[in-house]
Amino acid sequence: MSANFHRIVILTGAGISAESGIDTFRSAGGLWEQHRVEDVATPEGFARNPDLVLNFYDMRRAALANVAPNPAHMALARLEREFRGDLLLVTQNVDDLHERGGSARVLHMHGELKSALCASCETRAPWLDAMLHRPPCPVCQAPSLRPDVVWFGEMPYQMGRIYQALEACDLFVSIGTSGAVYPAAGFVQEARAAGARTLELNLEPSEGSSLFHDTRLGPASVMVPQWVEEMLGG
Ligand code: BJW
Repeated sequence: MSANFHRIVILTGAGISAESGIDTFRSAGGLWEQHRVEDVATPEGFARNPDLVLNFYDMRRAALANVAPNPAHMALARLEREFRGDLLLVTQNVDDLHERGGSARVLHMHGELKSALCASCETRAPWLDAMLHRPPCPVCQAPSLRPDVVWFGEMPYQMGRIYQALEACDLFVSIGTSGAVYPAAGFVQEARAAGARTLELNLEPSEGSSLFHDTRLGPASVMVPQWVEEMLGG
């Protein structure tokens, strides 16, 4: 694939962080194995058992200290630095491995582990500590903080900006995502409707694999640096 593109949208999912040691959602032994999705990733689950959910996210936030970005994260940071056109990196991941890999502009459509959302005043604030003990909101002081992540039934962040970029892009690349969760699973169709070329990089074909012009199978730590090298004309 040559560098003959001007506006690229890249979507990443749990697969890009798998080789860093973060479980994917839908693999054996993944997060859903230990917790039912209804219990930890819905507003209803949070209302039913807030301690379980706060503790689940406290543990995942703390676990970030034990993982590091892999060559796939670093390759996308290199692309951001060296590509001469427009690039929008959209991630469904709530980890911070893109940033730690060197990407400066990352759109976290499903929120971030290192951010808190106040259920009382709706402030979003950087947050590194635990939430289980109900710390006060830094703005309104209410003990109403929750993880700043997007659960099922909630609206992902910055959809207007994402759809605008999809409508204008000439290349859409999906990396390490199963295509099981909307609206991200529908991005490939939006990009195709806009006339973009579409490429999937994944360990195995995703649910929507047939929607892509091209699919390349293999681990992200190999496939992403290889593709970035091609894009930059190496
Ligand atoms: C590798 C690899 C390696 C492994 N190298 N690859 C019926 C039909 C259609 C839609 C709906 C429906 N009923 C309900 C809905 C909507 C619902 C939905 O999609 N439900 C589905 C279950 C059907 N969606 C929502 O509710 C969303 N909101 C919404 O739709 O609002 C309305 C709206 C309307 C119009 C426009 C816009 C919005 C919200 C979804 C929120 C998802 N939240 C979660 C949790 C976030 C917080 C947290 O992390 O705890 O987000 S769920 C979970 O899934 C997480 C992920 O970001 C997301 C996607 O998972 P991902 O990244 O794809 O991971 P996996 O595990 O599924 O796949 C891993 C992939 O990696 C695999 O493909 C492997 O092959 C690959 N891989 N190792 C490369 N080494």
